Amino acid sequence: MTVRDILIHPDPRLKKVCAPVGDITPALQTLADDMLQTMYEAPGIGLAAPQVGELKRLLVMDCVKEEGAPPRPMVLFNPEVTWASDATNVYEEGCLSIPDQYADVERPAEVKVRWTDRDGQTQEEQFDGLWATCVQHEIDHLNGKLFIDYLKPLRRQMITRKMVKLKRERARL
Ligand code: K2U
Ligand code: ZN
Repeated sequence: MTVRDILIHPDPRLKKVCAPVGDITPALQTLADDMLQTMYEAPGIGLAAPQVGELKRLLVMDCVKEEGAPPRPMVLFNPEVTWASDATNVYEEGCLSIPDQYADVERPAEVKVRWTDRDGQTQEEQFDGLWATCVQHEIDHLNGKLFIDYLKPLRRQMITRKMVKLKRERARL
């Protein structure tokens, strides 16, 4: 497995609507495995394919937070939200493509998601808590949407300006 570079906002690839995947090929399984390794190494609890420059509808997540609990790595191809609760949750979100910036985002508290798993099987599951927040954050990535798109324009512009500066500094190293 390979740890891949994570794209930093602003980057046009992070604003694209990603293409659905077809058959789950060994290459796609390798991409998913690389994304899981990249996510754990970041560390993070979710990662979407466009964040590593692959404009495909694929996300990985593992939101297990309890110390010592077994990890639950999940691979979701072509994920779709089939139901969302009226009840909402506010969570202080971050993003591996927008490092060190956090803001409150309100989302449905529970969502039902249908997807194709790593073995090509169709799965459907209802998520709540941090899993619900994370899967919605990752599906937004597949539609070119970032958590800062939910913020007021001035706050979003401030964060974007900080990322432009960060990228300039990283380019000089
Ligand atoms: O997609 C990503 O950039 C990874 C995100 C996933 C995520 C964001 C907000 C809320 C839930 C999940 C994170 O950067 S992973 C880092 C993290 C870890 C614990 C809690 C929140 C965020
Ligand atoms: Zn993100």
